[in-house]
Amino acid sequence: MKDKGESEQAVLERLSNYRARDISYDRVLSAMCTHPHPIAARAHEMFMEANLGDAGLFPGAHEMEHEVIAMLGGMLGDAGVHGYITTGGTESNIQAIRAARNCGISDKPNIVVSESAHFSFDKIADLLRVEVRKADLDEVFRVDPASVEAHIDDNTVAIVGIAGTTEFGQVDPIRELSDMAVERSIFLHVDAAFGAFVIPFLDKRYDFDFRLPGVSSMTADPHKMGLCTIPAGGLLFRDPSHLHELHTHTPYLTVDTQYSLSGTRSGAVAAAAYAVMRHLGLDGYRTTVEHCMKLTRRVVERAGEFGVEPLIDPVMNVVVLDVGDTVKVRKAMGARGWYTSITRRPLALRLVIMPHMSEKRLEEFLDDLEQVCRERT
Ligand code: 0PR
Repeated sequence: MKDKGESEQAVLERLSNYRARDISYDRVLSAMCTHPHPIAARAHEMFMEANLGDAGLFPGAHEMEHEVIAMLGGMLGDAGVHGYITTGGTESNIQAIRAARNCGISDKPNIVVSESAHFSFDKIADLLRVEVRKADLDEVFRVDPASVEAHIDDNTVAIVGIAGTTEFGQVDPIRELSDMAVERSIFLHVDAAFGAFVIPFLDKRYDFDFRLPGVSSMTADPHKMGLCTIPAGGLLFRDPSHLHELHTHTPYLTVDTQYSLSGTRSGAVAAAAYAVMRHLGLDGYRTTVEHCMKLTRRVVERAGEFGVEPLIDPVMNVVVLDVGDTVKVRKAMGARGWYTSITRRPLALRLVIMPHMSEKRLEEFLDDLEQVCRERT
C-alpha cells in the first residue's frame, strides 16, 4: 500500500482494467457458475455489511437465512431442515462429514464416496483425518451400490451419494444408498451442490433428496444453478442434532454458539439467495433448466450429425463427448476462444451448458466444434 491514497476514479480505472482481462461467460462451457440474477446482485449490495457470524447484531439477516434454508429444504423434500448458508459445496461437504464423524464412535473413521466424487472429498480426508474410500462406478458412471456395500465396515461413519456429478452430471442411485443407510444405521450425505437446482425440474423424476428416509444431509449450492452471487452454498441436515455436532462455544459474541466453519460470514449471499429464490420461484427455475436442457439436447443432436457421440445420454446440463483426441480438440477450441473442460476417466470433452449460454452462441460453438472435429479425421 502507498502512503497517499489515489482518487476514486483512478482506482476504479485500475479495477476496470483488471475486470477487462476476465473472461466473459458468453464463451464459457466449463464453469458451474453463471451470471447472478440481477435481483441477487441488488440484494447482495443491500446486505453487504451484515455478518451472520454475530447473528445477534443482525436479527433480520439471521431470520432471512432461516427462510432460505426452509426454501431449500422445501425444494428438496423437507421444509423443516436445519442448516446454514456456507461458502459453497466444499464447506458444505466438509461440515456434513465433520458432523457425521463427530457423532460416530470410531477412532479410525472412514467414509465411502464414489470414484466420481468432487475433489473436496480429498480435502476432507486431509482436514478431518477420515479415510476416504472410493467405490466403483457402473457403466454409466453412477456409483455401484454393491461396491459401496463392500467398502463399509464398523468404522464407516458416512456414505456419500452424488446427485449431479461434477464430471458427468450423473445421479447416483440414492434410493439404494438410502435403503443401505437405514438398514445399517449409517449417515448418508447427498452432494447435490450442482444438482439441487436442476434435478427437481427435469422431465424425468429422480429419488435423491429428503423424501428418502435414509438421507441425513445435503449440499445444495445457490451459487451454481441457483443464480445467486458467489460464495453461497447450502448445508442441510434432517436432524438438528447433526447441526449441534458442529457447535462451538462463542463466549463474547451476541450469540453463545456458532455452527459455521468460518467465523465472520456474509449476510449478503444469504440475501441474494433469498431474493432470487423468492423472485423466480420453482416456475422460474424450471424455465431456466428447460432452457439449459434444450440446448444440451441440441449439442447431442448436432454432434451426432458430424459423427461425435456422448459417453452417456445427458441426465442434466452436462454433456461429455467422445471427440477422439480430446486434448487436441480442446486446445483447438481454446484457440477459437471457447472454454471447455475434460473428464479424467475416460478422457473426453466435457461441456456444462449453463443459463448464460444462448441458442445463437451455442450454434457458433457447434460450428467451430464441427470444423475442429472434421479437421482431425
Ligand atoms: N460438489 C460437487 C458435485 C461439485 O460439482 C462441486 C464444484 C463441489 C462439490 C464444490 O463446490 P464449491 O466449488 O462451491 O466449493 N464443482 C465445480 C468444480 O470444482 C465448481 C466450478 C464452478 C468449477 C465454476 C469451475 C467453475 O468455473 O469443478
